[in-house]
Amino acid sequence: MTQAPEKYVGGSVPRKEDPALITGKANWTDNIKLPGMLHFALLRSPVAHAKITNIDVSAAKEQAGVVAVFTGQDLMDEWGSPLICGWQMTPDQKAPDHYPLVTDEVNYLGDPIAVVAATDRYTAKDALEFIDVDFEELPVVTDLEAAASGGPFVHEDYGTNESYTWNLDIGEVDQAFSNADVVIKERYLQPRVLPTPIEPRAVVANPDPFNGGFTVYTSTQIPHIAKYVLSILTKVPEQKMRIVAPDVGGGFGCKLNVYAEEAIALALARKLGTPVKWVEERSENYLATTHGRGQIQDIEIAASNDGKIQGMRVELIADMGAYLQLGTSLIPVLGAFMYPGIYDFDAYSFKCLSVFTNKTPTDAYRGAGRPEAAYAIERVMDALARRLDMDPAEVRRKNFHPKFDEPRNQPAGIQYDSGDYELTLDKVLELADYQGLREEQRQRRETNDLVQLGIGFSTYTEICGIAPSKVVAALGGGGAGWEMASVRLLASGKAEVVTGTSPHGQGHVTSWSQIAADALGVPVEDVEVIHGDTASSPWGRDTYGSRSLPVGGVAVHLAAEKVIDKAKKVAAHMLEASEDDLEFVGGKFSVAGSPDRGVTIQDIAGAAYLAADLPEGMEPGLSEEHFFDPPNFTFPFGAHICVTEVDTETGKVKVRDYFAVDDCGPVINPIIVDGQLHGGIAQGLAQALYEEAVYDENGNLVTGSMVDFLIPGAPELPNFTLERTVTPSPSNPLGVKGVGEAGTIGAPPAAINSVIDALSHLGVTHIDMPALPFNVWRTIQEAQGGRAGTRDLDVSGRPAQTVDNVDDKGGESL
Ligand code: MCN
Repeated sequence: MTQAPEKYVGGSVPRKEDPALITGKANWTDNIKLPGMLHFALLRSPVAHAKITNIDVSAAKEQAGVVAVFTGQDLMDEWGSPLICGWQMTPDQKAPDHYPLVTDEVNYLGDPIAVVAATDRYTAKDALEFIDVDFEELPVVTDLEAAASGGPFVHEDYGTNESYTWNLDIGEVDQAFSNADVVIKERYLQPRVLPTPIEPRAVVANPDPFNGGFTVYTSTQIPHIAKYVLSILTKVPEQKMRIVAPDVGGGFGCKLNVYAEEAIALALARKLGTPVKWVEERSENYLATTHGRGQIQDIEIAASNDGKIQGMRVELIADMGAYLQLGTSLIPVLGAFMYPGIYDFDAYSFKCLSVFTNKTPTDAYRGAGRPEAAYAIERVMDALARRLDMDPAEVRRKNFHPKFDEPRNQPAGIQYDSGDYELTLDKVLELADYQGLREEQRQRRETNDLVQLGIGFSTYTEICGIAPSKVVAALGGGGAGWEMASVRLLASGKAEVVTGTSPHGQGHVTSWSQIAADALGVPVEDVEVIHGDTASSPWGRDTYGSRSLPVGGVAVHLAAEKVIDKAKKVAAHMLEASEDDLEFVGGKFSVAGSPDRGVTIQDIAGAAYLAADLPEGMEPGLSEEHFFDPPNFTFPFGAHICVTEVDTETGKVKVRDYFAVDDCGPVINPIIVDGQLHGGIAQGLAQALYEEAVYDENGNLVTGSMVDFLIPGAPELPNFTLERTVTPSPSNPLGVKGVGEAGTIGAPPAAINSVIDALSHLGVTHIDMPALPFNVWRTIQEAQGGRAGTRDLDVSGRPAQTVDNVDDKGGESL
């Protein structure tokens, strides 16, 4: 008989996924080899904006090993629709037709023009050289303000670059500003970043000889959404389409999309009647996979002299790139609800102007809209503290919502689920030895140390658990937000969990096993989690927005509870007892008070399938499913402190320590949560200090390879010191909140606030991301009238050169 299991939830169960991943046994899309499989390569535009006046593919077709060459025009009959944007943010949102291959105009560097299918990928790629395209170049717009203020236009027919303008106005904002003692007005830039999963995108499309349909293996975060969207794009009926997400080597939001290449793979498999494969190269990944961020943020807060915020105005210009991909238009609006952070006030206005540019489309990148918002509010809180000569921790504390465990209104018109913000702040102050750090900083300043110490705060929250279907629809979303799980006990007493989430690094197999094992009373190793294949997991809304646990993991729990409800009926029948007298402990139903009179869950499972003696009218089997659509999002939060050492001679920033106290409700698996935070914080620090996708004025991606796009590695990062508090969410019965994006949201403002804090006594009040050495050095130089790198610095704390104050209430600016 199986041993009565311990409780798994809350324990650091080793990740079941890891042995395969670290011993080379994972099944990546590129590992798939099918008989007769062809490979395709895409000819991508070498210019950012041009009319195509002629394409000649005849020479390419002649190359040995080339099977077919198609232009956009050749494939037009394949499509049921242009590529789809799933979000209609305003009724008049402009979304240009965006076919998988262009037909007459290219709009960004890398826009696909033609496709070559050949016997191997090298032949396909080499043949691209033999395609002749004549371009008539058009003017290019890459700068956001230029795009917002007029031509040149990316899509000439619109006569504007505006895709949409979205507003939110809550409370008496103008009044709050006119009554304020202090107004702080700042402009922040969110450089574009490149998501850079270890595994670039890859797709294999395989015609199914038995039903005339197709199986598409694709490195995606969203097999279920892809099934629906690809059926519309390619006219393959949904029931004839099977999507498989094999092992996926990271996504970070950029695989939350349905891309041209996936549609092209299907179209070629259909036209050529044979399997086809495409695997993205790294430089292609940088050109053609969606980018993240890309915003100009104007933020203004009104406050009283004691540091209490009374109102906030935010105006964004958001870079859509050349087209709208699946979620492009949603991203800045997702942030709209998060600019107020964890601060309590009641007048807020937000306006977002979204514009087209001749650049790769933007879309979700870890945090998607929320890191941008958290950055702006956390930067401006520091600016307020400096202006009022207050401690940055105290100015935050003064504005926190008080502790709450039921939904509470916040300034942007939504309800936070639960929060205890002071607790995380108190803990992180203690963890970091805040007073000790300030003392060290004072000494370094006093001795005019060339390396100064910075202490940067971020007390963030985020909206995650993207779910309530009604809210998704009200926001203009074309899809729902529920999640589905089915849980079955097999005749042997082992369990299978089918989930609609689609993990690509987050450890769902382990976490869902823990949840199911606890509910079913079986050993964790007896649970198999099935995911990422629409044939075996037909329902799901997939993985993004740190939704998988608070929606999908909860669905697993609820489905497992249904199994236990049924098992109890079987147990009562087997024990000839009343259900009310049964208790379920350690995988065994026993009659209360008679522990020896019991039956194990394994025996019940056997009986349920044998079906020889079940309660009257009961269906055989022990398998249940649950669709969970929660009433609200979840709002994890945390307090982070980034400690930097900034070399005033060279501008080099070293992250010496990073302290984070996060609250994601009860934790299913502490090592997974720590891992998610490690990765997230690393990505946040990367954005703050190293990474930027730079375009020149002709629309060339200057940082088109890993040599130019700096991704920090272990040597650049400190050991993170993590702690947690636990504030359960009322949004779901497990009380859990998501954590997958928390680090990426908390880290960037903590890092930049830290760099500014290190240099504030030298008059530095602002620095843009990424705080690369030259950027930091130049900022010191500007603040110090050219004295950077010397010991002859003005340490009075006021800018030696005035840095453009922007309002008559003493606000500071760039
Ligand atoms: N977890 C937990 N207890 C909690 C919260 C979470 O044990 N209270 C665990 C969950 O059980 C799950 C993991 O943490 O195993 C993440 O859960 P969740 O926060 O629900 O996030 P998702 O699984 O939905 O992951 C999405 C999120 C996003 S949006 C991006 S982007 C991202 C991320 O996760 N991309 C990643 N983490 C990533 N990690 C890897 N390795 N690769 C990516 O591409």
